[in-house]
Amino acid sequence: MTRTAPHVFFHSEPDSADDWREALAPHFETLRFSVDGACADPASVDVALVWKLPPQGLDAFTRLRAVQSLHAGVNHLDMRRIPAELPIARLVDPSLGRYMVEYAKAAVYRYHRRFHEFERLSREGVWRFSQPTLAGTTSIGVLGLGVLGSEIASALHGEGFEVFGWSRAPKAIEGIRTYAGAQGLREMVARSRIVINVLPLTDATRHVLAQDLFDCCQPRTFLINIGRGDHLVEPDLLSALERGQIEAATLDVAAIEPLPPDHAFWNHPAILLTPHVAGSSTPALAAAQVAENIRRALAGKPLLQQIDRTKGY
Ligand code: NDP
Ligand code: OXD
Repeated sequence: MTRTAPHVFFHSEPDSADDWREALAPHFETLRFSVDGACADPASVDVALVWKLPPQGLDAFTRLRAVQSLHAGVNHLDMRRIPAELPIARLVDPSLGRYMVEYAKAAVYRYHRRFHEFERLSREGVWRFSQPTLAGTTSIGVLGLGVLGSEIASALHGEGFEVFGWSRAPKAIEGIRTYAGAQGLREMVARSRIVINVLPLTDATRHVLAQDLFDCCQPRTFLINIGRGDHLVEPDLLSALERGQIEAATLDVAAIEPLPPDHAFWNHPAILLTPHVAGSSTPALAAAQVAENIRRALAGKPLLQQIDRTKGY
């Protein structure tokens, strides 16, 4: 419990203000919690809790000390409209990694145990035995070895898969062969039967999943995208599927969400779509991080999960 009375401003379409107000309340003796237009005194706001910035920007919040994203990715935030000296934090609650790991395992096993094929055969009325193979025969390359990517890579390694990982700076993770740099990425995907993307979206990672990378993949690679839709050049995936370079894809994210009704991914026999559900933060669990960041912002201390604005993540 703290004796200060911080003032937070909440603006997010996908998140519930009521859930966040309720989750944060136990962490403070008193907390001023203003939502969108109902903020009568913007000059007293300490911390903005947002998904995207409000349309009017942050100018009215003259005492603002921090911006707290309500999501793990910060690509929705227009950094140009956030003063350079304001710290920005992203949200990573304990349930998020668990959900992402569950999703990655489900998608990996669907391909490793060929459920995607049995789904089709069962609809065609075909009963055809095929010999399963042990996990160690399937290699998996994970793009992004941050909080979530490293948890996914380690969990898949724990299942017995051969796991590789790629990050910006070289990394050491037990049991995972790691790569860095553009050439490292090409080498990694060439060794991976399943490629999982869990990168943040930045200028450097936009369109990383494109034809030139698919050309380095093994024939009949499986792609799982749980990063952001704009990591993928969507027409390139369609042609890689056509050519058999990619056998099938599981896409949790799309360049435009919700996916437009006339999009070619709908009903594509080799694409499984899920509506951005791989991971999700739970206010009740995430409130501790946000409450701590409110306290840190008031004290002028570095935030938990503070992003590096020069890197964009
Ligand atoms: P982190 O910031 O902890 O990690 C990012 C990783 O990506 C780091 O390993 C980093 O390398 C690497 N990376 C960044 N830029 C590059 C680059 N140019 N080249 C190579 N590697 C790079 O992020 P998280 O793991 O917490 O989250 C990753 C993303 O997952 C989020 O930004 C979000 O987009 C997505 N996400 C999706 C969800 C969903 O439901 N689909 C839910 C939650 C998150 P280094 O280690 O060297 O810094
Ligand atoms: C995300 C999230 O960044 O749900 O996708 O946190």
